[in-house]
Amino acid sequence: MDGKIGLEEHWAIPETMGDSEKLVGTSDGWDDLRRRLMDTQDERLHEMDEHGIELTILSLNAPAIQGILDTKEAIETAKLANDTLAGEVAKHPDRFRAFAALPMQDAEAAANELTRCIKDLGFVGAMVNGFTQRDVEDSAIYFDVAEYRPFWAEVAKLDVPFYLHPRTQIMSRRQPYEGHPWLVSAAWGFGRETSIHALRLMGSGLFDEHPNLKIILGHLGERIPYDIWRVDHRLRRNPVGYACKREMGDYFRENFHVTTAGHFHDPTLNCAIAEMGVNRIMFSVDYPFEDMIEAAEWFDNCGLSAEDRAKIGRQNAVDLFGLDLS
Ligand code: GRE
Ligand code: ZN
Repeated sequence: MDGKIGLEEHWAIPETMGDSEKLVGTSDGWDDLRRRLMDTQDERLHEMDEHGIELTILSLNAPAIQGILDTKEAIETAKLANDTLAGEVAKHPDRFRAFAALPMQDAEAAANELTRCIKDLGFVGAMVNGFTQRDVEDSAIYFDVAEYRPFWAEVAKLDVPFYLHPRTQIMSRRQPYEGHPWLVSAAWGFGRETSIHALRLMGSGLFDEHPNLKIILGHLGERIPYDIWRVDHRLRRNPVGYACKREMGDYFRENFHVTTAGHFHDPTLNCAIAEMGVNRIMFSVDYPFEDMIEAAEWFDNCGLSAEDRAKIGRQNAVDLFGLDLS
């Protein structure tokens, strides 16, 4: 399919590059990955052309800003990344859009930076890499807590999507993974950490206060589509311990969108469609951690009708971000 849009597509600046090296390890592939993360204009565009991807919404690598302990440094690095990204997008405005990186260490600074990125730089939303650390290594602040309510009010006012991207659990809180390093990262831990964060947002009542908030999850919903029926099934029996007014599935179906980033498998895609509807699913690769060829070949040939493929591959993103691609 030509004209696809991808929206979990990462790049990096030298200041944040080391985070990806830590995440993927220094195996044979690192030199390739580093080159692809740094590049926006050459190899990336060539691959997009090869695999029918017209437009990519670029986002900073992980955890990047969310892993910086010093708030001032986080604010400055986010600004540097966003300004640099704006320059890259401007070189090919027909092929790129941008997500803002945000210094969530300071809710007010994050809201201000998002506003600047949307209003002054023409960005289309934010991508944040899970909980933020602050001040001390052993910290993990989730965005359902009270200090972020003014931030969410600004996101709601700007009416732009917020992509909640995974990060790994911090070292001092990895007790459940002990002795099993393979569980920590993208294979399992990414989904575990991100699904809990998303469920916290639902249970906190955030979406009662701001019903127009739009949260995007990658990896076909970080396993939530598969389990959301059971969440509500159990909570109907024992409806205690949360602050929201409606069922979790209501928020999931009304406030969330998911992408195929890094998850190229028909049964999981069909589960997400069955739980959320075809209009809430969008194609993505998760470049350069995943290969465009694998994502595109799967998507172009998977068992979707032509109409649904056009929606997931392109139109749903055009609608969600209000993209003008003329
Ligand atoms: C990602 O950002 O999605 C990612 C990493 C590292 C490994 C795999 C992966 O940052 O999907
Ligand atoms: Zn990713």
